[in-house]
Amino acid sequence: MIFYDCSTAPSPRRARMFIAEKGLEIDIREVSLLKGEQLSPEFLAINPSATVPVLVTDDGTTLSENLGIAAYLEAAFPEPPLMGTTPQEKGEILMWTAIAEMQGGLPVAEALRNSNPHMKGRAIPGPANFDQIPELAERGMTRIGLFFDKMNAHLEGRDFVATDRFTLADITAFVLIDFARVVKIRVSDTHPHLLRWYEAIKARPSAGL
Ligand SMILES: N[C@@H](CCC(=O)N[C@@H](CS)C(=O)NCC(=O)O)C(=O)O
Repeated sequence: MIFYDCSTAPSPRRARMFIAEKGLEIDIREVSLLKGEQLSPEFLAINPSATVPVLVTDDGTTLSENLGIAAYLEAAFPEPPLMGTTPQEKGEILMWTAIAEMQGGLPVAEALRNSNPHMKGRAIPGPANFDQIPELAERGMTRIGLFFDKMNAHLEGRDFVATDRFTLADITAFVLIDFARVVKIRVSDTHPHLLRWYEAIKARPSAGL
């Protein structure tokens, strides 16, 4: 298998953590988003959506989305389970993964991509160029605050985001919350339950990769 990664970006970090938690060693090709390598003809031939992560499996299947990559690896390498084993667990884990993506990751992306001068004309990833909309950056900042509040309330008395063990939902929420640092928002003791969970996930070896 080949894993197309970018060490500075949050989406590939999610897949990287998932791979590490599974104990897998997969050949890595670094794609520099800073240099615009995702827009090169060579990379577009692999993923026309011009995004990382991408996993090319041993049978030649190309998977370009975190959820697709996670579902494939979970089915091919079931231990340890990261996406649940019972119907209830599977539903709950994907529910919280979607909440983290839509209510956490999207606001951070909107806040960053609509305000950073280096991302002028690149407000949305992909092969097409989009102008920045400053109001979206502002809205994103407000929504990040709401997401932190929501997760703090949810994590009171819990060790993990979904079910009673570490799962894809923890990976997704952790990586996207950690990435809020790019818009100068960090978890602090104003959100004590979130902070306890965040520190525990951060201590896992997979979070340091
Ligand atoms: N929904 C995709 C998102 C992939 C994505 O947006 N990746 C970003 C890096 S975090 C990217 O490749 N950006 C390219 C760009 O900014 O041009 C997933 O979860 O895998």
